[in-house]
Amino acid sequence: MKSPYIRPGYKPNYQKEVIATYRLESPLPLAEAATHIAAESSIGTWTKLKTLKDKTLARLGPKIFYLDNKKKLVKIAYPLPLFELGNITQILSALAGNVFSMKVVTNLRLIDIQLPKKYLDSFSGPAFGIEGVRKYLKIYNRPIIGSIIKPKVGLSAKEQAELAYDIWKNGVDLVKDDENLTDMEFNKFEDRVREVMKFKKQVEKETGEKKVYVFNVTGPADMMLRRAKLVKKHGGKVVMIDLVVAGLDNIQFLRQQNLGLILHGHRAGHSMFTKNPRHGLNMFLLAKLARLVGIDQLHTGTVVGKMEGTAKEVTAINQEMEEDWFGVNKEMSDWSEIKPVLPIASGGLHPGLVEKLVKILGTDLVINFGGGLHGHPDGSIAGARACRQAVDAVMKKIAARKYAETHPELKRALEYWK
Ligand code: CAP
Ligand code: MG
Repeated sequence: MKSPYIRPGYKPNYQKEVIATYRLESPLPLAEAATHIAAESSIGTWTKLKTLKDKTLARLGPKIFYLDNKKKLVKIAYPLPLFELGNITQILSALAGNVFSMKVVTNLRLIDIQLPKKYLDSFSGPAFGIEGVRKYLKIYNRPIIGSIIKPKVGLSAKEQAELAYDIWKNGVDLVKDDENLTDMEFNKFEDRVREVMKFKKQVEKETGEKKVYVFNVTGPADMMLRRAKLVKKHGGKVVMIDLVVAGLDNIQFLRQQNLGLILHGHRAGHSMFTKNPRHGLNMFLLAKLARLVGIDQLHTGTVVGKMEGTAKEVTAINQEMEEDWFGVNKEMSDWSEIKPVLPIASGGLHPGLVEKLVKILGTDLVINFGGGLHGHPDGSIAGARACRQAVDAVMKKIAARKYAETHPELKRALEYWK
């Protein structure tokens, strides 16, 4: 097959083209399979078209400029007019759409999308980002200590709020709903907001510290907006969206409302398409897109906890979230205004893992403890203290074991979770 798209040696224009990198497995020769991908994701289809004019091909034709047969890597440059500015769903329909379903593809992994500044500028990015979140909490030089209320669901609104108070009071900064807790018959969303906000005011007065509660507003857009407005009305500051199931467009929608709320991104479900390294889309790219549409803080992995994610993967994601610009490619001359995102380490963490975690991921993050706090043998108050002590020890550069000699809650936790 003569491919109109294969252009070895072509130098892409990073300001005028979108560059997609795929790893492609196919029974066909790589160039031929890549041609199918390039066509299906842009102006073509499975056969030659009488309707495709030369001038359209010249203006909108994608260019396969890089093929690595050994690594099965393909890079395609797509002219920017193929994409609607400010429409996250449209670019995904093109680059992460039909191409995954084609019979000529055995496996296909979308590794990265590099976006020109003009495209980036058509999105708002985070309203707060790292700086904004830290400024709100007035915590500048240590990890933010978070906790997910456990059990995930099952407590009443009042029990949830009382538990939040207990752990805020004992060293936790951020308390959050779990991903499957929304508006339940035994814990109504509105009741939870009212109860929690009462306790939040009280604990802030007592401790003189700023605290946040992350309300899970996940749901259809109208429901989500109603709930976010309710949180705002009651003086709340952070709302959580399960961004895979809700869709990135819903994050974008909520961000566009400019409610002055911090958006917390939970990624439940991402492994449906990120886990198999040979197929789907990786977490790195999902995180980039979440940043683009306006997430302020995002679950990115722990390396040492219960969820998937190697040190290499998670550090690459966190770096990408924290960097001052959003172009990945050094050849991009323009920097975008899109703010950096605060990474969240969560999943299977307990005080005994904090040292290791910080060694790998640093201190510019939220460290979330669910079971590793509420599962403390002496209960949640002791658990909160132990988590705080573990973070304090790291910040004071004292080994956790040593610090535990004078901190009984930490000692119990270290003995319990060996
Ligand atoms: C953690 C958690 C979070 C995961 C999500 C849970 O609880 O609440 O949802 O961290 O994973 O339900 O598992 P534990 P990730 O602390 O009890 O494990 O952050 O990797 O997206
Ligand atoms: Mg959870």
